[in-house]
Formats: sequence, structure tokens, C-alpha cells
Amino acid sequence: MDIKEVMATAVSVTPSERQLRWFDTEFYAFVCFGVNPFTDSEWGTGKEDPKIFNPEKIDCDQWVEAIKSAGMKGMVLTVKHHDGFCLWPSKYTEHSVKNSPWKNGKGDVVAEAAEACRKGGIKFGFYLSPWDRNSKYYGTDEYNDYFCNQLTELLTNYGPIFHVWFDGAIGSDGKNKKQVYDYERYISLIRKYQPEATIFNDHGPDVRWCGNESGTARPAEWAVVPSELCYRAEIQTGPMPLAGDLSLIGNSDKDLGRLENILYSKGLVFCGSEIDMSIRDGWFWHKNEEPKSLERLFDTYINSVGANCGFILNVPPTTDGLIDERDVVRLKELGDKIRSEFGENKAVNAEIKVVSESDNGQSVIDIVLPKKTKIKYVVFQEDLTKGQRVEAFRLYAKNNSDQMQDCYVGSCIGHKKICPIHIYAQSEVNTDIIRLYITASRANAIFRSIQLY
Ligand code: FUL
Repeated sequence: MDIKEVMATAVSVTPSERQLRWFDTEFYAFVCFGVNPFTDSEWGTGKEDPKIFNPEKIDCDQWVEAIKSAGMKGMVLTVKHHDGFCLWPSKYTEHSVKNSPWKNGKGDVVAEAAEACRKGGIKFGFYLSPWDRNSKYYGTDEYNDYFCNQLTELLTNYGPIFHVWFDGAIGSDGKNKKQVYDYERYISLIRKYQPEATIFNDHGPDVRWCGNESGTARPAEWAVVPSELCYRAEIQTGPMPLAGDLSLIGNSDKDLGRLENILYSKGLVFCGSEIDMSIRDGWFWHKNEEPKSLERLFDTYINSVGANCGFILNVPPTTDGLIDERDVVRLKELGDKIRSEFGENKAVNAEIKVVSESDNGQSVIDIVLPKKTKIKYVVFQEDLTKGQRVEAFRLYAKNNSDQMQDCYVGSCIGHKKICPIHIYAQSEVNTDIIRLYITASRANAIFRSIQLY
């Protein structure tokens, strides 16, 4: 395989329909809820009395309104966290809402949340922790049956599910029990009952973990990566020319999909990265925590949704069962900021001129506006059905002296790249030509859209 064949092979790796739908969902909420806010902890022990769970004022419509105000298009509820407490009345355990005073044991948070999402027009999904500190089966073969029974309840009783989140976290007590999770079985159950749902796990199959919980994407966050990391995803190619040992590749690596890395892979997969972050320090609600600043949240949005990733932002309900008013305010501010920054696409009347194109992937494209216009962001989307292509690019803007001045340097584009313009200390330019110079690409770039704001 020569280098051109390597690049063509990488470009041949494409997303499934469900992965494309997930990419388009872009920004959605995590709702971490369960016994933890009632004990003021982050990881429950599994020995909590179900009687402590009593969110008397619960109002899932309030959650949905807050989520929508930030511009998020879905909700992923932690239906069972590491403590094993189920937010729905599972037939297979007593450790659930059915033994809580809340609604006299007749309540079902999953049903209420799913219904509120349906009414509010957003997608619903769930997080189900494989690590279970309560179940007596944990550490035996029977645990997989227990897990699949619960998974089946969740997949068949609550309408369409868009995303299933399998957490890789496990404490030392869990590790000691050496539970082997039957992921193949879990995945085939989801494919059977909810074929449109994407499945998140550290290692795929559909969506992978970005490797941190602080809202930071890699400088180049490729969706085409070595199968060695995403070993639950479908391998779409044969071995790459230097295929060898990538067994040490890990979620904390700085670089996954760049050429020099994939050259050593035994095969490539398509698996986009999801950025998970909480609006507060903790994943669960604690009275004395404050929401992160608007600047921090907006910056994370730009560096996740705008860096070829999905963004799942956690908003934890209080012990009353409501989203904290402080978070409600911050979510609305974030939504307002996103709506005002990306309100009007100024490229609708622009002319896209290919200035030059060569057969090694490099090209120069001008975005020509009818008149001088103030621009803060340039947004590109590649057509991922044709493979992820662009490796590196630069942006220039025509300045007042009719010179092309550089204003952004970027790496991969993928589903969406938001480029905030920088010219010296300015984050805005008044121009009628933006020039895109693609300096490296695996094949000639194919765009789904080019937008200016
Ligand atoms: C982590 C968990 O340990 C946290 O408690 C939280 O659920 C977060 C979303 O994932 O791995």
C-alpha cells in the first residue's frame, strides 16, 4: 500500500445512519439522578435504603424546559448508577423506586422523563451502569442475565431510545469481583429492540469517550480511528501498512486518528467522540456547588460540537426533583449566547469559488460575499458519507488594504468545525472574502455546508 492508498483506505471508512443521526443531535443533556443527592455523594455504596429517595416536587417537564432553553436536543437519564438503585420499578430487584415513599412506591422516573421528552419534542436515552454495587449477582455469570433483563425492560417499555450510555467506571471493590460483561449480548439486544439507538462506551461501538470529563477535545478529534481503541466498533478496512502493536493506545492519548497513528493499526473504524462534562463540579447535585461560568460552557460548546464531537452536558436534579434555579438561569444564558452567535448565516448569498485544486488533496477555496460583512465564525461541515478527509487548513480574510490576512489555523473538520476568527487581538473581521487553504487532505474535500456568522 503506498501513501495514496493508505489515505484512500482511511477515506473509505464511513458512518452508519445511526451515527450520522447522533452527529446531527450535537448537543444533549445528561441527567444524573438517583440516591446520591439524598446522601450528598457521588458514588453510592449500594447499601442505601430505598426509603431515602423521595423527590417530592419532581417535575420532568421543568427539566425538559431547562434543557431546551440551552438548545440541547435530547436527554440521557442515569436510570441505574453504580449503587444499583433503579429509577424504574424493575421486576428483577427490590432496590428501586418501588420501595421508596415517593408516590407510595408507585412512581417511575423513567416513564415520567421519557414522557416529558416526548411532549417537549426532544430525544430520550438512558445511562445504565454495568458496575452494580448492590446486585447479589455481580461477579457471577448470572449478572449478565440480570443486566439483560433490565436492559430489555428499558428498551421495550419507554418508547424510542436515541442513545444508550454504558459507563466504563468501576471502583476497586468492583474490580475484585472480576465481572465479565457480555457486551456482545447487550449490543445485540439494543440492535434488536431499538435499532436506531447509538451506543456509547469507552470503546464504541457507535460513539466513544473523549478521554476526560473536563470538556476538552483533542486538537484533531478524528471519527476514523484505529480499531485497537474502539474494539467494539465494526472494522471497515484491512490492516494498515505498518500494522503492529497499538495495544498501548488509550483514551488518554493526545492523538488517535492522525495519519502517523493509523498507519500502525490492524484496521480502522468509524467512531465519533463524545465530550461529557457536568455543569457543576460533581455529576450529582450538591447544595453548595455552583454552575460553571457561561464563558466556560460556551467555550466547551465551541470545542466539542465545533470540534467534530458530540457534547453531553450534565444537569443534576436536586433532592426535590427539580433542576436547580441557578442552573436553569445558566442554561438559558448559554442557549441565548449560542442563538445570538449563530443566528444568521451570512454565507447564504456567498459565492464559493474553487481557486485551485490539485490531485494531492490541497486546494484553495474563496467564500466571496456580496459586500463587506462582519464575520466572527467560519463553520465547515464535511460530507461524512464520503469519508472524513481534511487533515489541516488555514483561513485568511481580505483586509482593508486588500491583502489576505491569516485568521485561523485548524486540523481536521469532520461533522462540524467552528472556527472563531482571530486577527491580532480582534475576534471579528469586516471582509468580503474568506479564503480557505486546505494544506493537507486525504482526498479532495467534500463539504456538506460552509457557513459564516
Ligand atoms: C463516570 C461515573 O463514575 C460518574 O459518576 C458519572 O456517572 C459519569 C457520567 O461517568 O464514569
